[in-house]
Amino acid sequence: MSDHRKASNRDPACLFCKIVAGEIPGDVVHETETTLAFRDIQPQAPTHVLVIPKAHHTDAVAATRADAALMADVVLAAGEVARIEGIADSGYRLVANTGRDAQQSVGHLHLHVLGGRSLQWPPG
Ligand code: D5M
Repeated sequence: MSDHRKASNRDPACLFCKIVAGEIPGDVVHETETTLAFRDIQPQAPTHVLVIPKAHHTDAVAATRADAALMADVVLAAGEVARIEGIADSGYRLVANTGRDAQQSVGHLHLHVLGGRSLQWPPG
């Protein structure tokens, strides 16, 4: 496994790296060797789960540049979360807020998995 995929590739100041390390709690719903999925503490829908790579990458493009297979792991884990949560058939939204104008508040790539209700478009 490349260094980019290992959880040891971490930022000690990063909130989500601390969840991966078990230093702060997370309500984990799914885990693979390279990814972790846990419930968002400010849920915006009946299902609102964050899927992250265990390794620290700031956003989806940075993660894909470093290791495209890792980004694929994250997307596939999001699909598995949707299946576990029972929203794979009804539909769900994957969101990767990136940067200031998108209101990204945690600089560790996370896919929001949102579903369990009819979602509006466009987002705010
Ligand atoms: O999304 C960052 C998301 O992270 C936001 O919806 C709140 C959530 N969050 C913040 N702290 C925690 C902890 N400790 N557990 C679970 N979820 C958390 P963004 O796209 O960066 O705005």
